[in-house]
Amino acid sequence: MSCASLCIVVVGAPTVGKSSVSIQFVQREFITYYDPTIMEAYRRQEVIGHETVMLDIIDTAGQDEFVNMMHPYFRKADGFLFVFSVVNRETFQHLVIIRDEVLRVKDTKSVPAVLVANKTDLQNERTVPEGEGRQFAQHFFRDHHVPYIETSAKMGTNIVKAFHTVVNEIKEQKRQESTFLNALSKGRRLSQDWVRVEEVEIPQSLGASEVPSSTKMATQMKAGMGTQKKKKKKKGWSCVIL
Ligand SMILES: Nc1nc2c(ncn2[C@@H]2O[C@H](COP(=O)(O)OP(=O)(O)OP(=O)(O)O)[C@@H](O)[C@H]2O)c(=O)[nH]1
Ligand SMILES: [Mg+2]
Repeated sequence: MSCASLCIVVVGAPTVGKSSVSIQFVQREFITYYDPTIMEAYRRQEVIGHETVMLDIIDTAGQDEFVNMMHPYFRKADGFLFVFSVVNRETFQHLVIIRDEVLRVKDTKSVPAVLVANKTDLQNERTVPEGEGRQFAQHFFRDHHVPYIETSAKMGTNIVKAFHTVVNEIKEQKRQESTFLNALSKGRRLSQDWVRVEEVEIPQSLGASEVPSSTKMATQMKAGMGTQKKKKKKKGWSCVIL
């Protein structure tokens, strides 16, 4: 049985429950004491769909002074859990800063991700309503929504679902990228510099710098030269190159 390895990075403001979510997923237990994290790494093998996947889970520090230390993990990450606490509105607002930092470090417009609304067992103290969380998830990346999942690390609610969902997001992105690269490689070569590719979906996650530079056409696309029509679609870009 093949076993792919994926790296999932858990980010969010201090005390939102990143460690509790990670430990609940890996060890199926809830830690009540609070011990600020610098960085912890966990591994867990999961069967998701028909595939066995080894997950490397990086539990990051919430405190700002450690954010630069996290950059190598951001770069390595296949997917992210963006966690906030439903009882602390500031942690919800802070996600915008963390999101932008992740995108800047990875030099991309979107990443496979799930928005995790944690501590939902504390309903009486709730300050971020579900509707607002869902609304934010709809536009989490400029033109691209992310799944929104309400969790309680304390009760174990939806923790497995959050990790499985991000794995599915990663797989979906990989599928889109391989479709794009296949179409590129099958494109009809018109001259030394141009290939003809009909209606290729360019996954949003493929930033300009990630389009394979070995392909002349891709080089020209990057430079914005040549005859090409680029139109926005609901998901990613559709590109007709003639
Ligand atoms: N009631 C409740 N408490 C939670 C939940 N998740 C975490 N906590 C508590 O919130 C506190 C902070 O949890 P942590 O998991 O340490 O938070 P963190 O995001 O890892 O914090 P940093 O490592 O400092 O960034 C702890 O006391 C946890 O027990 C939850 O779902 N419900
Ligand atoms: Mg922690």
